[in-house]
Amino acid sequence: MNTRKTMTILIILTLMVSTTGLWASGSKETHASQHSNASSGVDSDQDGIPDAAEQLLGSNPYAADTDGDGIADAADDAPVSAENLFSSSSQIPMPLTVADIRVEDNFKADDHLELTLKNTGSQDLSIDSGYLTITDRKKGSTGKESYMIDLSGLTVKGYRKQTIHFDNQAKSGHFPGNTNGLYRTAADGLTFSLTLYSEGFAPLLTSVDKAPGTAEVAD
Ligand SMILES: [Ca+2]
Ligand SMILES: [Ca+2]
Ligand SMILES: [Ca+2]
Repeated sequence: MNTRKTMTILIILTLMVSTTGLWASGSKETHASQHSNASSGVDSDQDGIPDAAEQLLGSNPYAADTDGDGIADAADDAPVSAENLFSSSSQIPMPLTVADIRVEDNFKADDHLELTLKNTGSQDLSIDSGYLTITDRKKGSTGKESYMIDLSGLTVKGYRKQTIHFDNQAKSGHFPGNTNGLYRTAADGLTFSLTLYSEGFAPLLTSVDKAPGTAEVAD
């Protein structure tokens, strides 16, 4: 952990303890208990930053490296700003279409990004990785997050559809999603752009807009 990052986290932790009593036992726990892990000192992803501090830093409490750039949150001065290190020189179109991509309207589940892919070929297709950017359309480049996503293990069977979710659940087809990112914190309109990579094929780009409104919360 570098010095500046350590200082930032220490200041946040000090403020949390001194101004809100988030970790104090007693009467203040009644309100804090409504926020479960975010206010209990729990460190869900064991990255050295309590969930409550991750909320203030804007990093994912369920991923030790929120933006997937190889630098752990505790050492990353820009934890939601990954460069796209993936590339492909292939011109061969990926035999895949995006049958559906959506944000926001997930009933009985935390709102999250999800997409349904359809393999247009007969051969099973492995997706290796993805690069996701989320841009606040009002703020432009000053309101942007970017994530490299390891999608290894994701296979779309020949002629079949596969839905994938970015919601931190530990199940097949589920991948990390920053619960403290722009999706949950910004009320401006957002644009999600996702590039998928599969070895031997040209990248596949898809995007979806979220209308301005309230920031998303769990249903
Ligand atoms: Ca943590
Ligand atoms: Ca984290
Ligand atoms: Ca990182």
